[in-house]
Amino acid sequence: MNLQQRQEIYETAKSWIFEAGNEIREHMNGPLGIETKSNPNDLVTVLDKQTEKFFVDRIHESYPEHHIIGEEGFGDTLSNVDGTIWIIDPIDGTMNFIHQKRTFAISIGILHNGIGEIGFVYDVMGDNLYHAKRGEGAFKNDIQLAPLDRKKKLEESIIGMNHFWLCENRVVDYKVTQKFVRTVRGTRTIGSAALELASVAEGVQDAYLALSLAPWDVAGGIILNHEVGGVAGDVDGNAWNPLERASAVVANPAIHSAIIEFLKEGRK
Ligand code: 2AM
Ligand code: CA
Repeated sequence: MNLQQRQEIYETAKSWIFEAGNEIREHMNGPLGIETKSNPNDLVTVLDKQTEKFFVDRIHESYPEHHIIGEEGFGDTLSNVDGTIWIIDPIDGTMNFIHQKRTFAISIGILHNGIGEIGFVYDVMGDNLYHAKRGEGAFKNDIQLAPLDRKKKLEESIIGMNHFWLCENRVVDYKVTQKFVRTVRGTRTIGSAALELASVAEGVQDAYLALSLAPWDVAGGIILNHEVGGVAGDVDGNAWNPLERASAVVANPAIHSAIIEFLKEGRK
């Protein structure tokens, strides 16, 4: 992918995101056709499915040689990261979408041969687009995001994490995560992994921790973070793998290894 091709894909993807956002806002007060997936709290609506299909149809039309990984199953099953891959979550934060009608996002990461080239996180109700191209910085709308503060200390950090970290879980002993919560300055739960990662890139929170996420939850947000120095991987410090579900630690570079070290004590 040369710079001209990348710019063209970026502009096209951006226009599709705004179009999809308009559709979601227009239809979100109609019947949502809510269904459950892996468990009673794992929700999907017709708008999740229609929005993913909208992107998949357009990508097939415009870029038939590109591959797609999408949450709702309209994409491909991939065994390697060769070529150009769009990783799409049509609505990230579906529970927020259904119950709160806000704080959800369209998340898209575009990789070429395994390298994140273009990242988008679109806060649909706030009408804020976070976007990045590799090597060209990350932006919130027209404002470039500043590099993350390299002097940040864990004790002065705000951490995004959900409350399952404080219950019995398969990743880290909850007594250690309780100690972690008391060590940091504060914790927050937004309820959309994509918006959590955009908040890390923006520097309004200093890390986001998740027990288990799929590639589409994080692809767009990880590419944003890369442009401001944010570090992304799993709870053991392994680099992000775009083909696998895993735990996630995405953080300001000054505190990333301190978080991994802290949680190691309780790692299962
Ligand atoms: P979703 O809304 O696209 O499903 C909520 O804490 C965050 O975790 C959201 O980004 C949500 O994405 C994601 N999430 C919820 N259930 C999940 C699951 N079973 N697997 C992976 N991610 C999930
Ligand atoms: Ca989703």
